[in-house]
Amino acid sequence: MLSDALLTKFNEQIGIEFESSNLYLQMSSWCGFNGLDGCAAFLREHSAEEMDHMFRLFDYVNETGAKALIPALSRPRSEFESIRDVFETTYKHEQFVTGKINELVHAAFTEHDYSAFNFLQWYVAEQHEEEALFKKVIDLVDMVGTDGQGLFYLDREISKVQGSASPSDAPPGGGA
Ligand code: OFO
Repeated sequence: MLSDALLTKFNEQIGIEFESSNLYLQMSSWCGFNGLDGCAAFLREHSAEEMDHMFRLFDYVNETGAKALIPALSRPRSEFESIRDVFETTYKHEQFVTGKINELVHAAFTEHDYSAFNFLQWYVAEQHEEEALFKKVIDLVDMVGTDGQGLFYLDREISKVQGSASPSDAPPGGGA
């Protein structure tokens, strides 16, 4: 059973995962609009991963006998200066999400809710992977460059970058 305070935080995190998914889907559209189909595919796949993150939380909340609530969502940013701006934004966004996950883990631990604490370890590992993934993509942007043919090669290389090595073998819902 989740306390009211933890339930509120879990529902907030459900909203954050939704917003992450929407942000990456919007970025995918920006990339497609600008002829960067490889980046568009990469971000679309990542958008789907964020929905998986949302569903894991949604299922966990419902399994505890509480009710998951979908909050109002803010409209994602839709204009970017460049492809580097897109990936810098993803990197900063993931750092923000890591902070929110850490707050949630801290609240679960403080309340001695070890079921929630255990369940959230998947997100701790996932955030580490995601920050590393987007840092790697920014490094790729800087290495290949975006001038002339660079942008063409960059788009091709990013389409080959695998999604984060998600700890996806962990069962959804009730934790490891
Ligand atoms: Fe990309 O972060 Fe979800 O959890």
